[in-house]
Amino acid sequence: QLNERASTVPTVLSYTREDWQKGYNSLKEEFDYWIEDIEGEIPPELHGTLFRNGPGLLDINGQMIHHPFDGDGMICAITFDSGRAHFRNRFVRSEGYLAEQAAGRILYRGVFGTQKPGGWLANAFDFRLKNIANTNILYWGDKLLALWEAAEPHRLDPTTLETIGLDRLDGVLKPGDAFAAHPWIDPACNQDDGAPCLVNFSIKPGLSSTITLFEFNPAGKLLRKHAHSVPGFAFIHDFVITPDYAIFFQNPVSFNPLPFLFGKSGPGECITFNPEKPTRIAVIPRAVGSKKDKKPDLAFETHAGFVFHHANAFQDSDEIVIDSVCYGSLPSVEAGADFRETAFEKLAPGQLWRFRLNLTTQQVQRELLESQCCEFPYVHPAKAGRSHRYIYMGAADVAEGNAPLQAILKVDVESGERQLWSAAPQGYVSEPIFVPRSSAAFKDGLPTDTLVGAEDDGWLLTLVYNAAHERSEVVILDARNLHQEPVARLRLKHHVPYGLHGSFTPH
Ligand code: 3ON
Ligand code: FE
Repeated sequence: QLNERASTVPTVLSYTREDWQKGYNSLKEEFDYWIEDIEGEIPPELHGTLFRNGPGLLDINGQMIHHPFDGDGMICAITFDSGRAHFRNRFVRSEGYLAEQAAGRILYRGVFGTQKPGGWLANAFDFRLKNIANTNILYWGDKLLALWEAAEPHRLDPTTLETIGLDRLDGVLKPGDAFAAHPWIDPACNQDDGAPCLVNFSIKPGLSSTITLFEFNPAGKLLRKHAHSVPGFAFIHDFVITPDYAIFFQNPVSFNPLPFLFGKSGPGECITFNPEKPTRIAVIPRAVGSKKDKKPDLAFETHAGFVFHHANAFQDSDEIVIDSVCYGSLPSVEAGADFRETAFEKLAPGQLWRFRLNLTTQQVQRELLESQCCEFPYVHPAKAGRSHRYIYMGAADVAEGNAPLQAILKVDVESGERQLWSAAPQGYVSEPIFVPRSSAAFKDGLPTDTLVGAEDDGWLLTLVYNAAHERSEVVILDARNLHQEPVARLRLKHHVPYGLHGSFTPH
């Protein structure tokens, strides 16, 4: 199957396009079963549910959607209980999902270029957003919430995954308000006497854009909310926190809405990357102080680049350190192109960079930590906003160039040591979620800021699409040593399309 050769990368490919494409077939069925086909042993101490979200439908009754990010959100819940594991998947019954399934055809335009049939005339001036709830899933304040950054969360039943409906967070959001898909749990908030809190944002793009920061207590009650303006159009998918700040990378992009207005493309396709302009970094104090002791927002500039995902941030004396997956340019969505034909070799790979923002000199220094193509960085939950030693990511199998994620990469940012576990040639990984081994790492179901054991003492949970069997498996790796065989492989009865993000809720 190693039959293709990229012109720019002097290696034999570790995958075939045909294999990779099959991971983007829709999964239309909904399942509910105990997983029986298990290789290895599920650690009996692993107790809790791995929730995952991602596009489950890549077509609506045979009509292809234009980009995976436009696919209807489907939740998977894998519950680990005393060495056994249960699988369940269910679509979020969003208004758009229900309407399109009833109609048997595409009724909404998608942000990333999906159009209603009938050409541009049928699409022009239709600005309705279909809230597809497909990006992340989180249990907080006794609610299971499916997130999509351009609209409100959907609340689901944590046991059955049935959709309860749109959730405006007890009145914090107004109808149509956005709520990002990248919340952080601060394990010990210094404004709340060390209690954990949830930090998230929303973005309202425009000629100048508004970033609103939200912080919630463990019961889901709003603690703090404040809005900040940044100059120009902003498309911000993820952010990072430290105990004192929330930090946003405003990548240098511009937005020309005309093709969207006139029915030719989705708003996400109207964004162009400006390599000659700098990336602007907004550093916003999290505290709401009185006017006189309130710290001002800070702004930094660095080289052009495009960051979707950050690994983490922390303060190091007078510097803020941020580790992020950065692309040399925005991987643009082309109208008319089929995402299944992605020419990986032609796109810039995501690479792990460290940015140091000097609060005294206002200078930014950056350093490449890891050049291998990577995405979906993750750190120990106790380390959110605190200095971390290990970063776990999905990665390409090969050291150079851009390729599908087939491996899990662990980077030790202190020693520079790295470990790679690869599922190539026929396995395709997803975001690795780190779960600490000791149940003492959690209190009342939430992470604490104290490490119990070493920072890598725990498991990495990842869903792997196995193209040889056209099925997916839940792979459990021992995070201390990725060179070992997986602790367990839980073979599912079906495939799960490549997903986006998830979280682990201990029981
Ligand atoms: O004008 C605005 C433009 C815009 C793009 C209006 C807007 C707020 C509606 C908007 C919407 C943005 C949305 C809905 C973004 C959604 C993003 C999403 C669903 C996923 C992003 C994923 C990012 C990455 C890097 C995924 C990587 C995947 C792989 C490596 C392969 O599995
Ligand atoms: Fe994301």
